[in-house]
Amino acid sequence: MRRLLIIIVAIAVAPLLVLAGLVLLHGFPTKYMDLNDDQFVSPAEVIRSLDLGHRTARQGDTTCVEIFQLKDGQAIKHICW
Ligand SMILES: [Ca+2]
Repeated sequence: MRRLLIIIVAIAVAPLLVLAGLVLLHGFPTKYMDLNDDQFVSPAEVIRSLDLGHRTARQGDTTCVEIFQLKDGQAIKHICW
């Protein structure tokens, strides 16, 4: 019975560990994952970040970070200071 419980827990936790590994390997900063600016990074935003990249962009005298989709390079958000 104990062995079965361990197997069930391992099956339940394995996808979360794989997802966490993918997110860590991808290296997209968590500070840019909050796409809707609600001050909370949802699990959906973490998953979506796997298809996102970031690059520095200038808008006039302002330095911004452009968040773009890896699949086509299209910008989806600008974060400026
Ligand atoms: Ca959010």
